[in-house]
Amino acid sequence: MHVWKHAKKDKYKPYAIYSDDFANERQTRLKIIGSVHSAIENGEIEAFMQPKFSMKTMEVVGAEALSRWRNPDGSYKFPGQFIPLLEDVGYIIDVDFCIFEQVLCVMAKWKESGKKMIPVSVNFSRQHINHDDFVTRIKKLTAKYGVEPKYIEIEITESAFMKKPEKMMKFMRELREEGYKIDIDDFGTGYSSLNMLLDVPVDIVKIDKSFIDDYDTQTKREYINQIGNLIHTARKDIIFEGVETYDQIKFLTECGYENAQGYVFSKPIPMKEFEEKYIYI
Ligand code: G
Ligand code: MN
Repeated sequence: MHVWKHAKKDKYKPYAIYSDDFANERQTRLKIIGSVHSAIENGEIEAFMQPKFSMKTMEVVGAEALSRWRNPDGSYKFPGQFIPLLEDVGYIIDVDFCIFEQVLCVMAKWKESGKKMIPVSVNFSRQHINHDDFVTRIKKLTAKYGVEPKYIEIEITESAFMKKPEKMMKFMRELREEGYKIDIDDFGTGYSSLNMLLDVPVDIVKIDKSFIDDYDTQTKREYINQIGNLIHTARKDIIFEGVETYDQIKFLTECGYENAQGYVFSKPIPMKEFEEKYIYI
């Protein structure tokens, strides 16, 4: 983090003292930014997969691809350690497409070997609105691998629809016309108005983990129960994210919800493991 940002964090201490920590942090940032493109070239940016489950049938109904950066020692950097940085400098665009291409590649393989296709969602940063070729790039890559767009979900975080959303809306409309599905990610974290649901060209609403982290009070339980009616009225499907306990599954099922993803089912796992567990069974 930049020295100035540190200073701004504490309003009673509007100054910062330069220290080795700042220098180290700056060094780490620069290293990540400077090495991301070679990491992409060398296959160090890997798509992990987290399955999505039907809580009714307990079958896998889809998956989300999530990026991981493999270190030379075999350990991984998690998205929090590099995504925000790469969003700042715009390099996130290349990471998103790198993950997307890995997903298309395995989906083409599943198709070829006659496996049942499941939809896979890929996260795309709001930064893509700065690139007019976004939709064309997606279409071209999809065509290159011969995957049907209906099996691809484009995940966009809720907050990307808040400030000047026209460009994002235009892209999403174009993609939907081509048959792609659009997911609104982290729903309920951005303090957007509920009206937005009627306006956004979105197929699936991903309810953020924070919604079901605690549902002890009757009010909260009723709220979670009711939000589904509202979203369904807006003609959108629902999936709950970050489901970690059987109690949560029981509660959500009682509310009538069907789809969920989270640690109670599986963490995001390497692609090969995902295929062994859920595709080539
Ligand atoms: O912003 P988005 O919803 O795409 O981020 C998903 C993130 O949440 C991933 O980094 C993933 O590893 C993490 N995640 C997925 N399932 C769970 C869960 O059940 N609990 C927690 N704490 N994190 C989860
Ligand atoms: Mn996501």
